[in-house]
Amino acid sequence: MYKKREDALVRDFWYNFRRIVFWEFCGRLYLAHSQGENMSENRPQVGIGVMILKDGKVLLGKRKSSHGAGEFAWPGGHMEYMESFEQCTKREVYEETGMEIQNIRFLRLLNLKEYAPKHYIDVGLIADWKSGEPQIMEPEKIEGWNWYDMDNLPTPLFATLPTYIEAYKTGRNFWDA
Ligand code: IPR
Ligand code: MG
Repeated sequence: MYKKREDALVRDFWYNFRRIVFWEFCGRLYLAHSQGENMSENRPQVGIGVMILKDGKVLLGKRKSSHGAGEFAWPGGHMEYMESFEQCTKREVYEETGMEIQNIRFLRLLNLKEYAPKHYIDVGLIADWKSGEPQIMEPEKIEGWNWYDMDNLPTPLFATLPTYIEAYKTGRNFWDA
C-alpha cells in the first residue's frame, strides 16, 4: 500500500516537473520572439519620395490608404533591402505610375515623425520625366495622378512635401525632428 502511494507521488512529481519546464520554455521563447518583433517595429524605416518635373509641372496623386489618406503626394515608398536610391526611385515610380524617369538627384533629407508611431528617414529626390503617361497602377493606394504647377498645389499636402518645395526654392536640404 505504501509502495503504491510512493509511486503516485513520484509520478505526480515528474508530471508537474515536465509541465513547468515545458511552459517555462515556451513562455521564454514567446517573450523573446515578441520582444524581437517589437524592437524591429520600433526602428525607423527608410522611405524615398520623388518630385518629378515635366514642362514645369509636378506629379501628384491623392493617397487612399495607410498614413496620409486623403493627402496629395508624389510617388515614393519603402526602400528594399540592398537597393540603391536610384533603383528604389525608379522602381517606386514605375510600380505606382507606370512611367519612367531620368536625371535623379538628391534634394533633401527629412526625419519624419508626423505619422507616429511610424518613423521614417525620408530621402527626398528630384527627377525629370522620361516616358509614359501616369497611370493608376495601385488603385488601392492612389485615386489618380495629375500634373500641377508648383505654385498652385492641391491641399491637403502629404507631410513630407512642404520641405521639398522649400528645398527646391532655397537650397536648404536638411530637416531633423
Ligand atoms: P509604399 O511602399 O506603400 O509606396 O509606401 P508609402 O507611399 O506609404 O511611403 C512610405 C515612405 C514615406 C512615408 C516617406
Ligand atoms: Mg507610395
